Amino acid sequence: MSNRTFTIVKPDSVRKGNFGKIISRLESEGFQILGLKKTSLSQKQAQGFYAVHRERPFFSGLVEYMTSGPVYVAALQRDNAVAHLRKVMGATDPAKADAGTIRKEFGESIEQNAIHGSDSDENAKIEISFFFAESELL
Ligand code: 3AN
Repeated sequence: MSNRTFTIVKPDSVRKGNFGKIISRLESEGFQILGLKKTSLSQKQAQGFYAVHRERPFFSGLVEYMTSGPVYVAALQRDNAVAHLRKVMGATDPAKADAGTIRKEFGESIEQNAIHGSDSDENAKIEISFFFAESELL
């Protein structure tokens, strides 16, 4: 089990000024921020990042949304990082997310759901290396 995971504070959160609240919540959950940057995903990056979903009916909308404004990407560390972030994020659909989760509090819809979190150690590694060189993780 790896101690790293990867998150994106999505465009709806940045637009609404919720970045600080979300990052503060992650720190209070014991995550250390190894790397953090503000960026705008290109069409190509968004398509590549969500390539597993390319056959799904929501794919083009998802890419359009993820490129609709700046995001923050971050590499996070704590024990049991992947599972703990998934728990703190809550279900994909904010309406179904448990009370107290980030998506329940800040998500707007199943698409505009505030935050991304890696779903496995393997994907965490791939997603971190999508945005950060190892030398940028401190
Ligand atoms: P999660 O982000 O909870 O791991 P995934 O990997 O199934 O969920 O979906 C990736 C992203 O695709 C979600 N965060 C959400 O923005 C979008 N998405 C998932 N399911 C739907 C859906 N049924 N309609 C619209 N967007 C969706």
